[in-house]
Amino acid sequence: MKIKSIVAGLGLCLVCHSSFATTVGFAQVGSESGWRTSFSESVKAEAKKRGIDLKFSDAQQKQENQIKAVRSFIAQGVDAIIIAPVVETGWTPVLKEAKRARIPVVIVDRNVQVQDESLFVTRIASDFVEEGRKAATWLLSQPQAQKQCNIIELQGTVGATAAIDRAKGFNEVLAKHPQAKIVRSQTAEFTRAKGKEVMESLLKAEQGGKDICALWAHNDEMALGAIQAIKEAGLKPGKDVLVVSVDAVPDYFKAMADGDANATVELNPHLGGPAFDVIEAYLKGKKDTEKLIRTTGDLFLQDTAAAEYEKRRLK
Ligand code: GZL
Repeated sequence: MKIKSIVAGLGLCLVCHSSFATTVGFAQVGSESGWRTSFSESVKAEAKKRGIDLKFSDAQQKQENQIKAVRSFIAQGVDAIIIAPVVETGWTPVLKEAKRARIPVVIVDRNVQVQDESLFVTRIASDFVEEGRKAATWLLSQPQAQKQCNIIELQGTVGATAAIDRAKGFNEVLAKHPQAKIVRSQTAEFTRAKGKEVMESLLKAEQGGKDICALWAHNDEMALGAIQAIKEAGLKPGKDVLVVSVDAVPDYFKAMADGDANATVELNPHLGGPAFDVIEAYLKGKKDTEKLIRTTGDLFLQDTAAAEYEKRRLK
């Protein structure tokens, strides 16, 4: 806390820890996917390991709740704020309030659209465009995608960087393969339930899906829901309809091991460590952190899925 750190800094604090505890507010999107839950748990564990007092807020995927949480962190006088923005726009006012309060802000995962980059210290995130490219490159290398390949796309949350950029990367590669095209595309908000519901309606709109070559889902959660819909339509996911996605959550590895899905691009959920490194350095005086710190992820296929599932399901 601000007062505590000044008192501690003067060596007058009698009740603080030997080195004063940093208090960090974390405005998380929600718990809409297995990946998001792993991300939250990883940040909480890292804070505990470092003796950081973490104030955690789950916004249930609503930006107004995130903005309320950030204002509350400012009012509490936290030492730093981490924001995982649900959508890109609408952040400038509250980021200006944090700057006026001299509270550093670190953006993690999705991005914020602001004119003034001094409103945040850095952004730590994967390259979502590259994730889309990797997904499309794998799909279009498959034998059954060499002839006409009609694709259904389940998009993530409207306005979220992950949805915007994954679509951008996938379409960039698709443009080089005229035999393949996205015939239906709709948001399923990154959730499993919506993934099933939307896929059911899109398959119906496509005469039951008999001419559908593949499903491209912006995250595993939606793909897992869609796999149920593909089965209920009497088709074999992973065979009649190839399934490619992003996140690499344990349940998706199980689906690949069962032959119901084909590929996923890993998204690193361990963003807490890098975020706390930036914050601790900033509070010690480092003011020139690069504006973008990238995390990376590999493509995973059925051949390693069973082993990967065993490794990850117990975590
Ligand atoms: C992308 C992240 C996405 C995940 C989804 O980095 O924002 O949000 O891919 C989550 O699982 O809902």
